[in-house]
Amino acid sequence: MLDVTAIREDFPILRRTVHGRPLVYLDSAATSQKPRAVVEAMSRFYAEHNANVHRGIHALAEEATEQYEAARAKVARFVGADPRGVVFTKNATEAFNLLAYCWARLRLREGDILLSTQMEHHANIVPWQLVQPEAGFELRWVPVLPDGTLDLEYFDEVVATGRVKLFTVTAMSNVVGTINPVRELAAKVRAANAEAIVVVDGAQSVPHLPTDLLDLGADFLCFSGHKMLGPTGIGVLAGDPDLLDRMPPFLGGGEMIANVTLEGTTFNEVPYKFEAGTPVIAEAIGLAAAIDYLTALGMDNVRKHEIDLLSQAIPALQAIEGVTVHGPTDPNVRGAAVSFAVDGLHPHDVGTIMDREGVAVRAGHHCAKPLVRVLGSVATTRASFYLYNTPEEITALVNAIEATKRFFKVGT
Ligand code: C6P
Repeated sequence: MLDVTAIREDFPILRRTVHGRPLVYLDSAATSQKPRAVVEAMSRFYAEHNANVHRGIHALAEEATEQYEAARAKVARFVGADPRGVVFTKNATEAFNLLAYCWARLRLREGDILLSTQMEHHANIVPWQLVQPEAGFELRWVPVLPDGTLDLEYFDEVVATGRVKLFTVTAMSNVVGTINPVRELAAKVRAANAEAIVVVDGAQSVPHLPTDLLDLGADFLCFSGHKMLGPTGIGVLAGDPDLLDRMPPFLGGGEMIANVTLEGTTFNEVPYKFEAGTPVIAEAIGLAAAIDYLTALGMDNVRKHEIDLLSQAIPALQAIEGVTVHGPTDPNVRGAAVSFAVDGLHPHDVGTIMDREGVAVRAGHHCAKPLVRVLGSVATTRASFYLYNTPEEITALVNAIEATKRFFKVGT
């Protein structure tokens, strides 16, 4: 069990008011709030240790390098990866782009299939589309069924062709919350084609579920620090160091080289080959502090807390006349991002009035337009919970929706 009262003390921003009301922050799927420990770790780095990494021989440079590499080791442990296979990027989006340019563009050819799903965030759609014309592979999308789960019959059919060379899927939807059976899907893809690689979008799952790369059966996992209590500006590509080793670099510059002459360049070993220029040093240290915080709470406890919140929130939302909850309704098979529709109201209007009630939710397509289209809409209102949210805040959510309906005189 989480001691949420004590946890909230660690997040100064949660004491804020907005529009004269206590802030009810239900937008953690967009970005989470940061505990004091993360802010202080970054501030301490700048105040006491700041230097560039892997370059200097002075004491501060050594301290900075040590902390940066310790952060990499911590991230690796958190997701069950080899530290040599942990590349720090700007965000999850950059991690996908790296794989698109350095793997899909070069390794997939005409006749190969890159299989993804309609449930993906644009970060796991657009990079593949960008390289597809050059590589000539076929892009296929597993449809999403009305209950917010993947059409596994379609998946099986495509996989049975033996032509799937790269399969990529989100472990948890940022719109409908669905937790996908990644391990089973990955095993099927590999059984049908031993050369296939599996790429998992962990942007929503890593912050909320215990994660183990091997257990997922993934070659690569992409996620962002800012959704898991860490700072913005840092993402992670975690995966098999041998596969990374077989890829050419993504960006060129300092740090990523072994030797440079004007005639040509040889490259550093992984993961440094993929970290051109001065890396995200303070951000990595902040992310490590976030991981310490999550680890101290226990990811199983984080998940249990969210299941409790969902067990209250989903029936409470469904009980509001005119409200439809999208995606699975069983808290055990879904994460804490809950999209809903209010009959007769545009999600932006809902979000705006809820904000005036102090309740921060996201309204829009959540950068997952194909999925929102499947839901028969152009936008949804989304409430997303995390370890600092309380049952009282679910009640505030429900009250804010009721207030919104009254404001627009809908269903009254
Ligand atoms: N989704 C949301 O409000 P970046 O922007 O690179 O940190 O993360 C991209 C990303 C990738 N995959 C999934 C499943 C995501 O949810 C996100 C980010 C935010 O839903 C911002 S659009």
